[in-house]
Amino acid sequence: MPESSAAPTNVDALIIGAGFSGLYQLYCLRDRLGLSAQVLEAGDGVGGTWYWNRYPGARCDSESHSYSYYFSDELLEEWEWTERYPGQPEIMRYLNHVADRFDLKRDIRFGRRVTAARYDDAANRWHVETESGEHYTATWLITAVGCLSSANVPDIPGLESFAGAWYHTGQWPHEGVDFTGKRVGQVGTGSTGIQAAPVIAESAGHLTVFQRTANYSVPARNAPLSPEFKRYCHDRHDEIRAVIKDTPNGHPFRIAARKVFDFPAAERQEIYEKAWEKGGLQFRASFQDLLADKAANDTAADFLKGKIREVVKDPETAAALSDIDHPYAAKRPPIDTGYFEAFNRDNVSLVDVRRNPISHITPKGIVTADGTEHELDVIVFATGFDAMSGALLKLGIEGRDGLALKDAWRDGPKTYLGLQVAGFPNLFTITGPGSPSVLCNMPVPIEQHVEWITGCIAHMRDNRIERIEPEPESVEKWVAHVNDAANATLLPLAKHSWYLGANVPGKPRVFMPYAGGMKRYRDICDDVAAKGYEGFRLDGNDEKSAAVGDFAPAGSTDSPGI
Ligand code: N01
Repeated sequence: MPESSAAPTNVDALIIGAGFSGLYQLYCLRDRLGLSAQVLEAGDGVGGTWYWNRYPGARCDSESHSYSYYFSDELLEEWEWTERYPGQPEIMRYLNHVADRFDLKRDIRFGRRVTAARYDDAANRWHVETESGEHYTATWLITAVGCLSSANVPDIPGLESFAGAWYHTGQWPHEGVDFTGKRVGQVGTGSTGIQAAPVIAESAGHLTVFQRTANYSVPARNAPLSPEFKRYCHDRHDEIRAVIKDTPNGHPFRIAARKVFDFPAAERQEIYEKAWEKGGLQFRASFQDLLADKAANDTAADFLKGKIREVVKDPETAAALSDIDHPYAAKRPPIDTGYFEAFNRDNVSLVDVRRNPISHITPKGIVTADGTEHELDVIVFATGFDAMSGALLKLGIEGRDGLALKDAWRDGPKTYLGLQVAGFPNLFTITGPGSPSVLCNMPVPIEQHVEWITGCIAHMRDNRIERIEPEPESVEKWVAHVNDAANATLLPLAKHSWYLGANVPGKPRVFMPYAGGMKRYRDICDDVAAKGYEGFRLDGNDEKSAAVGDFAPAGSTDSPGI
């Protein structure tokens, strides 16, 4: 790390990122523990993922009453969402409200992109440097950088020659993009592309969707919230909190305690029809064995493929859209507002780039392997993220003895509980690889991690413990457990999934999120803490943790995430 001339800013704790995680972590460390804490944020405002993802149609797939902090009753009482799913602008208003209400912005340094973070063993301090050359030091370094924040722009030959404009959905211009009358090409049909396409189609002259992997989608059925539902949320937030903390995915609904083949085909069909009419991610919760039993999953997959063929009028387009190569919900299942219907418009067409791959880009547009040049004015890359590990690796983190995180994770991310990495003392990774994170309604795992980290730091302070880091053996056992949990499900059957890192060329194929369920994970973390931080090495007094035991294998009724 280059030496900067100005004196460093010294604090107890540095937090990187001012999204859902960073805001709550700042509040906990500063206002609950009384530590000096600062947040370094690359953007010019709070919001994290939502600050950057301003693409057309950007909206949360979690229902608004669960996509909230639950740590403060006052906050729950005073905030009122307007729609079933919150749109990006409303989430930004919410996070700004939280930041202002708890007076957080005075300890957030905006426009500070972290470029290096080095651990000084002798002084037991983290030294952190920003792009602008500022220098900070801290005892604890906490990453709150989000799981889906490192944009994946595909390396397509000729992109630099394109004469039109191109954008990645995760780095969307704040002033918006005017598509009126333009020929737009959208690459990618994940959750983002499925949200964006129908909105872009409304104003574009023509929209060409380049689809590599066909995808399932269930209608979101977004709508304004009724006064009755708003009242229910206010009156019953204790009950809602209890549900989101108790379910495997942190959603405000329970997974139905029934199995697919306990019902005759006609009854199953009725159950799916009702779930389709209700809309949203709850479709996945129709049966408890949908992600554990391939034959059970096939029934849901067939139902959803049938819906695509029913909605999309052109048989060739319908066939390409429903030619799906993975079990339902083995990739993160999207929900949509008029996605398949958009293909019935005269100004929307589909190019199947699995059969006919993109070969290169010219000044005029995208050329596919068959030699067709699709002439375009704008290209929208809805091509996702270098998920979970990408944003962490960009921070330039070096632990003890100069060990670079990118070297420690050469074969894929390895953590204990998704919270800490061996060789990186006092570094905590909120919703890091190996934690349930993206398989859940995100505020739930975020609050759990922030509270666990806060409890751990309080324990260290109260017991004069200077350093905490996992024993290498605990990391090994946890990584094996994360793999076992994934292998107990159908999730690894989706070969092109970002859960596996398969969307980024050259990225090691490792199943990154913990699929054993949020409730089970919370219990494991609580148990580890109750046993004196079992599996961690605690230095600075005489305390040394016991070695971690084995984690019981995930049972088939522990329905994994969505
Ligand atoms: O990204 P994705 P996303 N050539 O990786 C394709 C969350 N999210 O931004 O599947 C051609 O899912 C790629 O094809 P393939 C949510 O967790 C949340 O859509 O790799 N195509 C795929 O179709 C979600 O899962 C909300 O074969 C290429 C698409 O691009 C996560 O973010 C809303 C390609 C990328 O899909 C990521 O979703 C939106 C190439 N070179 C998203 N490279 C909420 O509601 C990639 N693709 C909270």
